[in-house]
Amino acid sequence: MIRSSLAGFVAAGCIAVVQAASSLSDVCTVAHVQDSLPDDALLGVTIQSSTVTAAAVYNYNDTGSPFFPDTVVSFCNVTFGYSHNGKDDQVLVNYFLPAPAEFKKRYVSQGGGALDIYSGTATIAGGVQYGAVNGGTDGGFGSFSASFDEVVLLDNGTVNLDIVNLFGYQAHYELGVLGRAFTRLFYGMSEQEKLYSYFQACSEGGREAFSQLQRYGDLWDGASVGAPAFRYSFQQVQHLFSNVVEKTIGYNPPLCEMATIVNATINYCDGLDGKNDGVVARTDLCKLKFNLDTLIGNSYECPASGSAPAQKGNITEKGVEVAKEIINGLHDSKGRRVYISYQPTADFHDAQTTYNSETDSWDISIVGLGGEFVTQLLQNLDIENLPSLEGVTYDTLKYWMIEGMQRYQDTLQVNWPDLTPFQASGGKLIHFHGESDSSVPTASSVRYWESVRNTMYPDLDYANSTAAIKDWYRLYLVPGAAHCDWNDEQPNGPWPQTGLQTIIDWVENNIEPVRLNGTVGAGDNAGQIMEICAWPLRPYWTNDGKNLECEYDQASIDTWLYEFDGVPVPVY
Ligand SMILES: *[C@@H]1O[C@H](CO)[C@@H](O)[C@H](O)[C@H]1NC(C)=O
Ligand SMILES: *[C@@H]1O[C@H](CO)[C@@H](O)[C@H](O)[C@H]1NC(C)=O
Ligand SMILES: *[C@@H]1O[C@H](CO)[C@@H](O)[C@H](O)[C@H]1NC(C)=O
Ligand SMILES: *[C@@H]1O[C@H](CO)[C@@H](O)[C@H](O)[C@H]1NC(C)=O
Ligand SMILES: *[C@@H]1O[C@H](CO)[C@@H](O)[C@H](O)[C@H]1NC(C)=O
Ligand SMILES: *[C@@H]1O[C@H](CO)[C@@H](O)[C@H](O)[C@H]1NC(C)=O
Ligand SMILES: *[C@@H]1O[C@H](CO)[C@@H](O)[C@H](O)[C@H]1NC(C)=O
Ligand SMILES: [Ca+2]
Repeated sequence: MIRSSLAGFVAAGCIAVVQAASSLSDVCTVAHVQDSLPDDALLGVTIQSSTVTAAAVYNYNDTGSPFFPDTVVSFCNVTFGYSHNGKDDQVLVNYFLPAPAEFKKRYVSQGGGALDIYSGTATIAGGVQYGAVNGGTDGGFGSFSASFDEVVLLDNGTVNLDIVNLFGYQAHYELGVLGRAFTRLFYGMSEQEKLYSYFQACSEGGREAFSQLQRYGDLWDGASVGAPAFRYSFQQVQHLFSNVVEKTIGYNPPLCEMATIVNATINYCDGLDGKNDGVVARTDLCKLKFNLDTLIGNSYECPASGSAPAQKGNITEKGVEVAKEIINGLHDSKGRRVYISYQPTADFHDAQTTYNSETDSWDISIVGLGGEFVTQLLQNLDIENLPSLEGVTYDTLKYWMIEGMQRYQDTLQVNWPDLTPFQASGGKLIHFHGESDSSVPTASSVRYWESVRNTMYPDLDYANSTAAIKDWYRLYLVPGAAHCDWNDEQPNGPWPQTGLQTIIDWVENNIEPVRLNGTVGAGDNAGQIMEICAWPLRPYWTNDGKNLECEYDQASIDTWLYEFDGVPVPVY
């Protein structure tokens, strides 16, 4: 097995002596980096020593990240390229390394977002402030600023499958293997010393994180992962669902109408969690108790904004029908469920229409992430979006989801439900998802957690399997939160800004995150810690909103679980 020989991989390099007393400027040289490059033979790559760059960056001030507390860090910024043997290609990797005195024997891979595999400066503080080497890759896309969609087609009709593999999982595998080996050599760690290995990411980066945990689980000690964009063909195509709802119902709602429906939903459902704070911590109770029909006829009014004119009117039956259909999720023409959708309170981002001043009406705005998946990866046309939705029905979306699954099951899909190698080697995983996410449905994460539980503990009943899985994998739904971020519409809610710290504490100090710490992003309580319950327990505040209970509520849990009777094979 290749992985067990990775220890030899390190030993083959020349171990330079680095004293903790060495300063950043002592070690942050091209010569020291070149001396610390790992032996590349086992990966089938050739590191291009001549491409090494190394430059010390001092007092980098990083503030406002949802993923890391504000910090000021100094680090060595290293990049180098490598090529795959037998191919005329190049992948660039980037490592931010703390000074030897700050290094805490940790390595962290960072993921990308949307169609990027690299997050650049957005992730610097993430690893470095915890004494970790922080790694990123350009995926072989040609530069750190290039996106997948710029390189995935060689020409019309020809998918670059090398790039699909790299984006799917391979670039991150190589980044981690090279990163761990390079880290050991850079700091002169002995083979006996433990180097902790982490993954930290959200959204597309979350998909990248799971691509590693599912394939190379035993290489990771821990991961802190938000709102993963996995089950890729379903996830990307469902971005088109809201548009097809509008088309099918024949109503393109003004922005203000949908925004008012969202705010009214938040207002109604806020208190169902026992705490009136403008944050809906129980979108499940909202689903069970709030009837959107009651909003029909309520007035809405918004000032002009951007290209949208001032809007004033009353919420229509059709507007509510669009909202209800979106929340209900994709069903085929026989009424069978194909996929899941967003929770009530999510802001209908995919449904946003654009104002057409010539016709004084609202047009459907085809969501690019969905349209481009279809044009590039299914139709293999180098165009950025579907030109129209002509002929596109709910059945078309189903067909695209299934075709995408068949074509990219082994690369982009990333919903393999067996994490046994990760679990068996002692890995720990925290997985979180905003309850009001309007880009990746929150129930997508619940479905995956449930798939792992069912797959890995087939002989245990619900209570026992839930007890067993929480030893190493916990899922948290974040009250009020948006996609990988706090939510302007529910500003008093938390986001797990210290997630990486939490996973480090769990892995290295066995501090169990029974509840996850979230940090309130805005409002009167900005900066305060708000605890987040672990699935399947649901939050409920007693004592006039003061005491958080994490309760077991079967009726609520049931609203998160779906049978995809419209898809002929299991979809984990
Ligand atoms: C870092 O930047 C923030 C926001 O610009 C600023 O308030 C803070 O004073 C800066 N900290 C340091 C140490 O420069
Ligand atoms: C790191 O180095 C690369 C290559 O020189 C450069 O493009 C990038 O801007 C640097 N990043 C930081 C944060 O200094
Ligand atoms: C909805 O609520 C948000 C925040 O509370 C506010 O900024 C926004 O203007 C409201 N939108 C509408 C349409 O009322
Ligand atoms: C909205 O409803 C109110 C009360 O039913 C009515 O008076 C008003 O004319 C309606 N406004 C619009 C723009 O349709
Ligand atoms: C690929 O095909 C599309 C649709 O036919 C066309 O719009 C586009 O210009 C073509 N691109 C190239 C690079 O030929
Ligand atoms: C679940 O755990 C209980 C209590 O430990 C035990 O009595 C029961 O047999 C277990 N059930 C299954 C299906 O494992
Ligand atoms: C949550 O934060 C508190 C300090 O505010 C800390 O004592 C506790 O250990 C943290 N819990 C977890 C699970 O990280
Ligand atoms: Ca509330």
